[in-house]
Amino acid sequence: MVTGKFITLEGVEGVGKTTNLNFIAEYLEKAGKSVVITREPGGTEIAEKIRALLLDHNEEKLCNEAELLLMFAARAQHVENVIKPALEKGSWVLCDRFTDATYAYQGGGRDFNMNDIKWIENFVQKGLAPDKTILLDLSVEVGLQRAASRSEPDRFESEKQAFFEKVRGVYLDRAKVEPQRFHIVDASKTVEQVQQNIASFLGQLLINE
Ligand code: Z5A
Repeated sequence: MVTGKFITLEGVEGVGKTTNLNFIAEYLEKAGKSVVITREPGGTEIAEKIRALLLDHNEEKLCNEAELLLMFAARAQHVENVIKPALEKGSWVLCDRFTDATYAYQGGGRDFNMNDIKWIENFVQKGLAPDKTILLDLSVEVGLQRAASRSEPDRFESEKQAFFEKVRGVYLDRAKVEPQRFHIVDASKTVEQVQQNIASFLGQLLINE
């Protein structure tokens, strides 16, 4: 039986997911929750190996179909070995990206049919879905500028601006369709303002628990 809560953090490149992840975990821990921080693709030994296949620049081109299936292969390991057991123990799972990213990047960015993604989602997750999703929203231009100030671009970060515009569009569409699950945060604000917004959202979530 699932007793914990499953919270995901989403957004395009450079929106500040990593910056806010520990803040969220600390906020929930102070409220007495046991928190498991994890990420996708990745989160288990095998899923992290798949992550390297997905993000590294390989000499052999990774085809889009393989990319989609590898995302879900990593997710299957992650759901089975980390997310479900943690939720069953009553922990709150805080995950940096989950299946909304597949709809946004593979559905939006790579133009896969959303119904095909839905079919694989059902096959792998068997109904498991985030309770809440914090969507950090920012113009693609600013996000890419922020991200460029970090390390060498990986395989996804090397995509063009138009790719990320489609990704952002899908995220916003999904948030419109499921307003009860999504909380959109204006990530163009300062880190302090972003975290104030997230704190008041989490405060409300804890009150309504
Ligand atoms: N992917 C996919 O295609 N399909 C899927 O199903 C899944 C993933 C699950 C890896 O994800 C890639 O996998 C990802 C999508 C794909 N590729 N892309 N693009 P990832 O989450 O590991 O990679 P990422 O998007 O590059 O995330 P990141 O490295 O964690 O970046 P971030 O969290 O968005 O940003 P950050 O590192 O916290 O912040 C970026 C910079 O901005 C940094 O210098 C901060 O100090 C600064 N920052 C942060 N917030 C602010 C504010 N408020 N003001 C000013 N500056 C700020």
